[in-house]
Amino acid sequence: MEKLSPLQIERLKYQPKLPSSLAGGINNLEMAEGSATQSVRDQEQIKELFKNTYGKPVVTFEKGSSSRNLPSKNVGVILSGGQAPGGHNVIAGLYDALKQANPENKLYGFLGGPSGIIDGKYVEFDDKFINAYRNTGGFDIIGSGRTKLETEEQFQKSLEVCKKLNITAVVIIGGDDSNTNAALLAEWFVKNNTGIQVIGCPKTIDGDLKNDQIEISFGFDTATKTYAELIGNIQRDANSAKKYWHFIKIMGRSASHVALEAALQTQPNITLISEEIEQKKMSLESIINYMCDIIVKRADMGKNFGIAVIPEGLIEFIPEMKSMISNLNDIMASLENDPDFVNATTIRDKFDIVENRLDPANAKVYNSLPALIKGQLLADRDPHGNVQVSKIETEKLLIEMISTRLESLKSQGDYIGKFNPQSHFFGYEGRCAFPSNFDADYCYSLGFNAFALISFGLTGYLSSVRNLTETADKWVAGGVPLTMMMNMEKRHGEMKPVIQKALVKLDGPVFKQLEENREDWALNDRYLFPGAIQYFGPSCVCDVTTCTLQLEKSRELASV
Ligand code: FBP
Repeated sequence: MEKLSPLQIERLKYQPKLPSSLAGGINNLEMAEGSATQSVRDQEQIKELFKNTYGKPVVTFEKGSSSRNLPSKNVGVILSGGQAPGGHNVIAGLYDALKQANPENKLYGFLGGPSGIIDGKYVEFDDKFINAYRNTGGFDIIGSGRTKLETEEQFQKSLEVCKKLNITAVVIIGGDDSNTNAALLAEWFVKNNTGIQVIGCPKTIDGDLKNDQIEISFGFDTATKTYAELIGNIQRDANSAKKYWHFIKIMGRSASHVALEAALQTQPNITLISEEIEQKKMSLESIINYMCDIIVKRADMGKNFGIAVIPEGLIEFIPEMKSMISNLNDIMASLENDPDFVNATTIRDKFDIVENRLDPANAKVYNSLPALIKGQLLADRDPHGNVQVSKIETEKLLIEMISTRLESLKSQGDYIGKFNPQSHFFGYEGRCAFPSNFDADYCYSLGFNAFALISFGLTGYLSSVRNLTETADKWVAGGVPLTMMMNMEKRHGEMKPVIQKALVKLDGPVFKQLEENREDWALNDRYLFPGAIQYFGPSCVCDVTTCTLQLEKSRELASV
């Protein structure tokens, strides 16, 4: 028998909680419909592209008064994009609801992400299979991938695979890009009268798939708690040895939600927020000045140590970099099949090709960067056309520039300290942790709810579970049309319909919390040490969710 750790054994026994509407049973639900919806922007274009799925109402489930008799149904599920804690529980919740509805129902898992449905690679789940993954982290139950589902050929192949398995509903568990795929597939299935439904589930540690109906994507809770634990540990180390400045880049892609949340949980000396840097049009030089100012002041107090938290996507928000990267993205799309570029023998040759094509102002910015960063900016875009910011070592760029600036300040007698920097990147460490109790419950509910949406014949919807700062029984289950969240954006050099990313709101309560305290945190060490996620013990430790969700919800409550 496979050997399991004590925590694995105990977590397998955990029974996730459901909202009371769903706990009453899948066959005992009623659905309430809201009014027609529209996309967040570019309504005419989105409506034209999603003629069959646009404008549907938001729906909510309530415990019903009579039992529904549900026909048997086969469902396929896909894990898409980056891992996020709780994905296994979404599948477990979906499986339990589907079997509760009708024991004849079958759940198939497509292997390796969206490519599984195209290539017909799948497994069929049974109790033994599912039970081994309950409340565990990771996506290893069926694997994940980043294939973009968008071509007629891919849709046709997906249809053939679904027909072969008699699948009439597909659940895509993914972030903004993956749920854009879900919306495209849903539309195509309706347009072609296939009778196959598509439902999405909001996954991503990045926390950027949220709106009025989706309070948070799953995985954010666990990942941010994991990073906060690590930052807290480093703060204690820094405060003990008092000799290092730690520059910690935190995963989260474009938006700074993850870095902001981890900072609120730990109160480091410096926290950069990309959205603020963009709004204030701060150049790279002014960011360096801001950071050096704090380093110098702390050195004057005899503190040659500190912690700086840096969001992963920072580089894309610095105005001169943003303009250069946007220009570079178009160039990279045009160079994809260019033999001179593809076969260039040295990285310097690639730099030259790119520099010659960039607009002069952008070429100047590109050229000013260290070779390490220039090379990293040329790495392949992901299948959705995004720069892979996880591969750009912004923390090292900042360290290099700060060191140079401090040397110059020292030579002028304006800096008396010692600068010993350490760089870290926390990302993958948090994506597959055992889901916190919150994520375990939320994910299970999202999966169970996805089948509720299927059972009412809906398609092109995202599974939505709200009211998340209350106890799980008071959570509100329902669905939100995917088209409601969409707008047009440039990808791979072309305008495409995509789900709009939610960035940090600078007038929102979460950023305000940082803004009001950061001067104090910069010089007076107010470090917090959240410690490891606790799964068993007092509810005030085990069941609290993030500062982000609590602050956002309390503002919402205050404005009622
Ligand atoms: P998703 O949008 O797919 O959820 O991405 C999550 C994420 O962890 C980002 O924070 C990060 O930039 C990216 O994935 C890293 O991608 P990869 O796993 O391909 O290295």
